[in-house]
Amino acid sequence: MIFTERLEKLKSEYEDLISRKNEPTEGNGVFERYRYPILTAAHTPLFWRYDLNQTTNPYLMERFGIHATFNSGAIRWHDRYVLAVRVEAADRKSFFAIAESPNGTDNFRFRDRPVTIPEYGEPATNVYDMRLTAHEDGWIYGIFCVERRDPEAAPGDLSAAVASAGVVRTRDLISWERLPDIKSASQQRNVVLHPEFVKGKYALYTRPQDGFIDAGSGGGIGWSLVDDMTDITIREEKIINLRHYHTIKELKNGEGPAPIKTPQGWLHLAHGVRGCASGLRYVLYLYMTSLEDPSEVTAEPAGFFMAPEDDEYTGDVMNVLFSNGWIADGDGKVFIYYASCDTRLHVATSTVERLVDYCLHTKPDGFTTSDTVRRLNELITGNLR
Ligand code: M1P
Repeated sequence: MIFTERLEKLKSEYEDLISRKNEPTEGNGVFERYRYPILTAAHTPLFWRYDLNQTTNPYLMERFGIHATFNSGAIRWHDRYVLAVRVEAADRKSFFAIAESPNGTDNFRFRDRPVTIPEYGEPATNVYDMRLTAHEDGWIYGIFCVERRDPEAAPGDLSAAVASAGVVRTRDLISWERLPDIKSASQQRNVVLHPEFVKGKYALYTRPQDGFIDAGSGGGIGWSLVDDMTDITIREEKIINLRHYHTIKELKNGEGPAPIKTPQGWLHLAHGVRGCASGLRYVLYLYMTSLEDPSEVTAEPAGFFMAPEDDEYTGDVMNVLFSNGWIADGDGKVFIYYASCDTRLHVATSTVERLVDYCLHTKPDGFTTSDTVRRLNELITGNLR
């Protein structure tokens, strides 16, 4: 009896949550956050978490803990908004699962099963943060981080890891072909494919790092051209977006999703990280590059575009906003899928026109406090005239 009643209650609460209507909140003119997170651990199907058989699970206990749903790749697929979500189980392993919505802001539902990614080489300890790119070659590529324990680690050091970038491709978001991992002299766990050929080659945004956590002498968003997605070796890497002292990206920065093409240039969403007394702080920023040469930065507003607010501050890894997925609709509306604190996934909306306006008309960082005051005074003078 307890089983049946509890199951009915769980089912009805689940349906209420999944079908809850989301609504935009008052924005700052640049974008609007939506009121509710679009995906949380509670959005994963009940049949992922519970053994629903009364004989084998008379207390209707959770048998498989799901801890978080975050950092998702995103793509518009026919009439659906499709996310390749990083789902983290209670055992700290993450995997990918596809969730779809008819409108991009609510009613996201997970497909029945997670994505089975074929292994490449030694089985990965963990995978995460897939960037989806619909490339002009006709394939949809997913590039993601593959993490394994550092084979060189001292016996007692159980945290040293080696990261590389794994690659899959698909034509239907159902079957995924695993391609060889990206080969690179440095640790690469933040690689994004540009959607068009550049000089006849595939173009990758990279992030060379000396170590797993620290950028070391490396870091910055890199740019690399490669001939073949089925055999990628990063040989030459040009840093196109540098880290900088006393900015939001002092410690490290990385490309978010693949950039959006606009009449004024490529629009990029990235994350910047700085260290402070409470640990690392991850925020999101925008920049633009030239249509003729997507590796040439043409605009970069000072500071962050989005930083944690209210409930977004707390979660598994505090003070983190991260995004690896956005969708630009044909009418110019942009859906920004961002996660807070490695815990839950949110959406904010804007338009290509507004985001470009923000990039082109927000002054860049002058790297000194007097320049910041000068910029503020310029605005005040204009307003008080
Ligand atoms: O915990 C914050 C983020 O840490 C990593 O990001 P980065 O590679 O920039 O250090 C990733 O684990 C990311 O998923 C996570 O959100």
